[in-house]
Amino acid sequence: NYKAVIFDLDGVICHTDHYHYLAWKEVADELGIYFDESINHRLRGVSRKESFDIILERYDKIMGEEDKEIYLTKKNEGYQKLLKGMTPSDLSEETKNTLLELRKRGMKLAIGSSSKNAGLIIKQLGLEHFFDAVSDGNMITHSKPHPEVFQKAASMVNCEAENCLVVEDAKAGLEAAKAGGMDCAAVGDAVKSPLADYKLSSFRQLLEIVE
Ligand code: B16
Ligand code: MG
Repeated sequence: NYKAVIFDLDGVICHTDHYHYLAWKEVADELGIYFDESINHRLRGVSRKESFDIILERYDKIMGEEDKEIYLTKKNEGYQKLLKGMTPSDLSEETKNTLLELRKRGMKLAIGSSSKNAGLIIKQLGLEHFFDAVSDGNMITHSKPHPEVFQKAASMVNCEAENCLVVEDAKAGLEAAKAGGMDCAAVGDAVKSPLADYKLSSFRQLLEIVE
């Protein structure tokens, strides 16, 4: 039985994937690289740097590390500008009520996100004092599909892996959960993955899993 639920952020608690898309699109356009929503989909759960390498697969030149840094910074500045427009109303009622009910049932609630902007996003949503632990892209040396971000979250809430349930929207995230010995519930497109222990068609279905 579960004692903690570890939530991915982008694609689970909020929908910042479109902001990632817009910010990457600006960089790609500047470089003359083709980029669309389906390529953006491959960036889910993947770190910023690895995301850029996926985008650069369609670049016909070789980009040096220094130039990469410049574009990574540009992308992040564009992304943060969009994040700053987010407000607590970007958190859906269903998500909010489900989190509150899980808390009532005695669950520890944590975030396990690849994003280095997790703190900012949580603050914009008005959740900065809500979670028992936030494990994010600033604290890890290996990003998903490596389990580190979830293992950190589990240890921050003092829970064994077998008592943790991870909620994810990305293949890399499901792989990370399983590699860490944790059960995982998939939302969105991730439900197609055979790695998912549970397939959620709505966020509130979590309440049927975690009794
Ligand atoms: P940042 P998650 C991930 O968040 C996003 O899904 C992924 O698209 C992004 O590249 C990654 O965070 C890094 O984000 O540039 O803000 O550090 O799904 O793990 O919450
Ligand atoms: Mg995600």
